[in-house]
Amino acid sequence: MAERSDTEEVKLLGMWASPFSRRIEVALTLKGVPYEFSEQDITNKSSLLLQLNPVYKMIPVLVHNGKPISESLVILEYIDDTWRNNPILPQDPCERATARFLAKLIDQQICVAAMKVVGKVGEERDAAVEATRDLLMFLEKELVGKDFFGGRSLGFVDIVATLVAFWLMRTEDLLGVKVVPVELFPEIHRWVKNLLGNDVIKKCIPPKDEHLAYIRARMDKLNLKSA
Ligand SMILES: N[C@@H](CCC(=O)N[C@@H](CS)C(=O)NCC(=O)O)C(=O)O
Repeated sequence: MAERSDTEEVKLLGMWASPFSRRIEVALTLKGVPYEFSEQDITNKSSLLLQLNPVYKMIPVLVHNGKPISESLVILEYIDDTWRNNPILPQDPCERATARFLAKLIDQQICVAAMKVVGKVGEERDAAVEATRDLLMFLEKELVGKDFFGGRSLGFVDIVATLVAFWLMRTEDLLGVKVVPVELFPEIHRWVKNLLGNDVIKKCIPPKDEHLAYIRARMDKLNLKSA
């Protein structure tokens, strides 16, 4: 359980199917921080969201005792700094820097390449699959000899990389393209199994069937080809 007083107000503006919002749920659950969840409609943004995140106008936003914090990676660090139990970032400065580096790689490179896999068709999609795989290979190498990116337990990079495990790898079924085939990425597949055996993750990831239906509906709306 978190060390700070339970009388403090912790509210998360999020969206059930968002990988960024789910990251925050994982971190709060891991720390044992009770919070109120406010489901947001990102197609019709509430005045509260616009007021709390006027720069990006995006979820997730964490509101702690009235103070808003935006951007999932920033929020994760805030949570780790505020509730010190069950640390998610490593203590060693070099390991901390590496964890931040990998988190940026996931959000700024892998996520962008994976979005192209979803958004393109034909040869452009094939090229995007190759680009995504090249980047994922860095994560594959990081996992050798480890249960989680964080070592023996779930950490910052694991939480960030749930985007790969539960969004990219679920979307594969809809695309009919294996972006992360087990033959090329045995370590990532072993890691996904470890994640699925973790109680916090089990509690915090969206239910598969509803999630796939949501992703399929979004792809159909954007006229993207689902299998
Ligand atoms: N860099 C942001 C990304 C968050 C994000 O993409 N949120 C999406 C939902 S999954 C959103 O709010 N989209 C609304 C919009 O783009 O207008 C983070 O890490 O928090």
